[in-house]
This record gives sequence, structure tokens and C-alpha cells, in this order.
Amino acid sequence: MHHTYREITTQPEAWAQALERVQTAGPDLQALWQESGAARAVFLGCGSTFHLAQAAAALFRARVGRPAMATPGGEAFLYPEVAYPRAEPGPRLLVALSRSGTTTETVRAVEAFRAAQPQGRVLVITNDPASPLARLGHLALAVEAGQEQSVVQTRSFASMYVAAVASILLWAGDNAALDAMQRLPEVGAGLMPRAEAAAQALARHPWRLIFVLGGGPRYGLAAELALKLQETSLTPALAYPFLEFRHGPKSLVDGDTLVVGLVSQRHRAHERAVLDEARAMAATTFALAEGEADLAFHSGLPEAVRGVLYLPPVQLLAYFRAVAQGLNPDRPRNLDAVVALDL
Ligand code: F1P
Repeated sequence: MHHTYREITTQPEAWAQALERVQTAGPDLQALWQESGAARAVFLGCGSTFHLAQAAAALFRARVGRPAMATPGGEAFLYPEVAYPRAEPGPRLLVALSRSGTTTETVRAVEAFRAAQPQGRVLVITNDPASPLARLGHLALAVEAGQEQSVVQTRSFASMYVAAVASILLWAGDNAALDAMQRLPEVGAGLMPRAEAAAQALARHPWRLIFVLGGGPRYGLAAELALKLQETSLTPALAYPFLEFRHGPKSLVDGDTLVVGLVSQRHRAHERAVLDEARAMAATTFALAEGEADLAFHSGLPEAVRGVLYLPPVQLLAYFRAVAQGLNPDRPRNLDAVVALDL
């Protein structure tokens, strides 16, 4: 059995530890946000963790109601004037996301931020408590249970995402949603067999191209899942907000195209209409949603807290597509677990 399979299917345990870490750090998380001026935030990561930053920044804007942007670590290091606009003086909170805590671009970006903005505050969310990045944070949330043997991030990503969502809901004062999150590990474990069956069925076809569509706080998750399909199974994969699909990308659709929809409850009518159009163009579609979908969660959880449930089915699709092609999902072509540079 590959490490990747075990890491994907056991990930609810890592979600549980992430929730514990936020629970324990609650008062420190609140203090950090206040000390940072409670004005704005920047979420930062590389590759998978950049997509995590995108998902987290969108949820932060929606729930905390303050400006927040997501930036790749390398971009923040090279173009600090883009990441921290001068027109917005005053401190800010920087949330640095990294499985390893050693990615050079991320570490250098945080060092530069701390030097340039001494009043700013840094929260690090990582899977390695002893990493250089963990030591650079004013506060670090370390979810060791998310650590992996595999190069490609699956349970690590999900564990850091759960920690980020819980932190955001804490800052938003949404205690009801925070309480509801405690059920995620149990719901996730219950969903895993159905997620696996659906992924195995979908993986039987040699898809030429896979779209992953997701809007609002789900766009970053769609981008991460497209990256998963690329890294693990070498399948060309593209992520778009649902309605953007019509503005050009749909020209790529043919009978060997799969369109995966991370369907929301709130805008399911608009999102289903896009999937219907894709099917009319000969694509195969696969909808993931809380109810009435190809894979329905039936979680009973609020929309803001159940984003992580979209991850295992598509992570498993990437895994089974890799195995179907005789690839080793634990050792993807050309990739290393950490990108270390001499910047
Ligand atoms: C991020 C990273 C990603 C890449 C792959 C391996 O490292 O290198 O860029 O997509 O998933 O992880 P980290 O900073 O999160 O450790």
C-alpha cells in the first residue's frame, strides 16, 4: 500500500489534531490578531500552501470582514510592494503556511516581513514544530499528525486548512461554527468509503483534461485539487470559479474531459447550470455537494466549516489515476518534497 493512500484515508485524525491545536491556542490567537492592529491580513505559501492561502484569504474576507490577500512566498519576497501596499499603512497579520517550515521562499519572505514591519505579527501554520519557519512566528500552530512520507501534500494540506479555518472563525467570533467543526473528523471518516468508491470509478477513464470548479472560499481548494491531479497523476488539470468556465476554458471540452464541481449549497443552481452545459458539450461531470450530488456529504455542517470534505474524493481520484497508469504516487516525476533555493 502506498504512503499516499494511507495518508489520504487517515487524514481525519490530522484534522482532529488541528482543531485541538487551535482550541489550545485560542487566547493567543485572539491576542495576536489584536496586537497586529486587527486591520488586515496576508496569507502566504508556495504551491499547495499558496492555494491554501487563497482559500484561507477568501474565507477571512468573508467571515472577519477585513481586507486579506493571498500571495506566493516567492512573490512576497521579490515584490514586497505588491504584497504589502504602501497605501495601506500600519501593521498587519501575516499568516505563513508551510508543511515543512523550510521552503526557502516562505522563510525569506517572513524574515523580510519581520524586518520591514516590526509592529506586524506573524502566525505560522505548519506540520513541523521544530522548523525554521515555526521559530520565526510570533505564534506557531504545528499539526504534527499532518506530516507525510509522500512528496505530494494531502493530509498535511487538509490539516493546515482546518487549522486556518478554525483560526478565522475564532477571529470572526463565530463560536457556533467553531463548535460544529468538532464533528468534522467523524464526518470525514464516515465519508471516506464512499469517497474511495466514487474516486475508483472515476479513475477508470484516461481523462485527457480535468477541470475543477469552485467559487468563493472554494476556489483555492479547486486550485489545490487541480495541482494534486497534475502532480500525482500527470493529468492536465485546470481550476476556475464556476462562472468563469464559460468565458473561454469551455472551448477545451471534449469527450475525454472530466469537470469536477465543488458545488456549494448557496449557489448550487448557478453551479449546476455550468455542469449541465459542460455535459451538453460531451464532458463527464462529477458534483460534490452537501446534498443531491454525485457524491453527497450529508454532513449537517454549516457551509463555512465543511470545505475540507471536498478534498479526499479528488485526492483519491489523483491517487487512483496515478496507479492506473503504473506511476508511483509517492514519488511524482520531477518533484521534491521541499524547494530549497540559494536566494
Ligand atoms: C510546499 C511544496 C509545494 C509543492 C508540493 C510540495 O512546501 O513544496 O510547493 O506543491 O506540494 O510542497 P511547504 O512550504 O508547504 O513545505
